[in-house]
Amino acid sequence: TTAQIGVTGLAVMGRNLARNFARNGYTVAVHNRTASRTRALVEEFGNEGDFIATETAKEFVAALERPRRLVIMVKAGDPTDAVIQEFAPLLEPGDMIIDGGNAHFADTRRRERELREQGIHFVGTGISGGEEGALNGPSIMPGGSKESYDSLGPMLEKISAKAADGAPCVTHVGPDGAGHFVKMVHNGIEYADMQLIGEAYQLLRDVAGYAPARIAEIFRTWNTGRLDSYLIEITAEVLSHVDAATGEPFVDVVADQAEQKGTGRWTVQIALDLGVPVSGIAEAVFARSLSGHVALREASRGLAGPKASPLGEAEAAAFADRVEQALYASKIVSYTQGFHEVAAGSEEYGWDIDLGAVSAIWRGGCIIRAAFLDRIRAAYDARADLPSLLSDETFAREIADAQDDWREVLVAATRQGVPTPGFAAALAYYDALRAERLPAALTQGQRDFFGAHTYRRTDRDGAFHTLWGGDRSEVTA
Ligand code: NBP
Repeated sequence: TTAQIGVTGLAVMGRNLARNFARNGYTVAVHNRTASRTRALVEEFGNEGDFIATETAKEFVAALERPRRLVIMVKAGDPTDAVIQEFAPLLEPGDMIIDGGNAHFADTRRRERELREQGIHFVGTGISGGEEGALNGPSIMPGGSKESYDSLGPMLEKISAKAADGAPCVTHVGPDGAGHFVKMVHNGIEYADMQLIGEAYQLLRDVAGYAPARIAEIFRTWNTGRLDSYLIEITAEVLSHVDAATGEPFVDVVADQAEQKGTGRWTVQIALDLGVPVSGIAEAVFARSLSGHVALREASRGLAGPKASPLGEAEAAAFADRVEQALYASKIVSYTQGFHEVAAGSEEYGWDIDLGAVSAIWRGGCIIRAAFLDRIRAAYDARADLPSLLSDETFAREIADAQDDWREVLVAATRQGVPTPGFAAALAYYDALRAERLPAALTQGQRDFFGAHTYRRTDRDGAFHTLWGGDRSEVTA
């Protein structure tokens, strides 16, 4: 027998993905650098479906039907290149290498180009949902050629998560690195979502004066409304968890230094290169970074802050409702920024990404899955060339309804000294976009003053320069 698909790299992700294929009726060839992992997989889960355990690269490739579909699930970076170099010489034109790791899209573009010369389809594929998703249905973001998707699509659709309406959470995102790019932005949005939730929690704790268990209840309630999402759901779980060793709320015994693996940082780095303002995502990345500066935080603990003035019971309840508004409005802004980055990447690299389809495949399986994504899809379905999510009537109206509360929450946060960089960045972005005039005009004046960088005028075409050091007359540049 031959396998319809092969998976090499059998750590948590690869093992679960292989099992997912097998459980869906595919014969799966499995391989890992260290063969004991391959044997362990087949011993433990061999009863779930048809696996072909292989030890050498040659055996692995020989076990695959043609054109071959070979999934790589190894550590991103050099290990991925090493594995490609090991397998590519054994493959033939028309074969497909699917990289399901968290590769940087620029690496994916390079690998795709190199392998294309050999006639091999390289399919950089974003996979979200962690180990649970890999086993039971992830959100899958494949890039690569259209031809490869014709062959792979049906299999990916089978193993993917399904949205509430039954649609598989996978689509051909676009050529070469498009899939990994979209996965990167997904993770950036995930960082922003988590930061905003963290700020909402801190406000409910420090301004409303609520204990974690009570805040968990509030998140549970929110999860039945428009904020309904996986991250809100697990937030309630984490907040209601009590540490067995101390009897304290779990959230109070965990060290408050957030770690990161780098995809959020990439989202911001690439946004800077593309000139896309993803301020909410950037604040989320910086907030994690700040939390890790233990010595700096220690040295700053004595700095002056405002006097604490917790709210009374009735005020606190009203404040909690406001926080929901602020969280929702800020979330709309993060997604606006994230989708702007996807649109900019698509434009820069000629990917022609369907933004509505991207929001649709994030509805299930992935970490940011949420009812909200249906709304985003509806917005892009109604108008594919939407300049921004904020230009969608429904979102604009919702923010209009939320804005008073949003501002009040930031007033309270500022007054009480609770850091809310995510909420604040989102509101600043919103206010900047709707502003009639921005101080950018003054910036241009300063630039022209010190560097003769020239400026454009509101009333006439052309580039101008003022002779600042002379008689201050204006000349055409
Ligand atoms: P790891 O990222 O921990 O990678 C371990 C695997 O890489 C093992 O199979 C290991 O083989 C193999 N490997 C390494 Br390391 N260097 C190799 C080399 N030079 N040649 C061949 N194989 C090599 O595994 P993971 O957590 O399952 O993640 C796999 C990929 O999926 C990563 O790119 C990750 O970023 C991505 N991802 C992870 C998640 C998640 O929730 N964990 C979610 C989405 C995507 P060995 O057994 O012989 O050491």
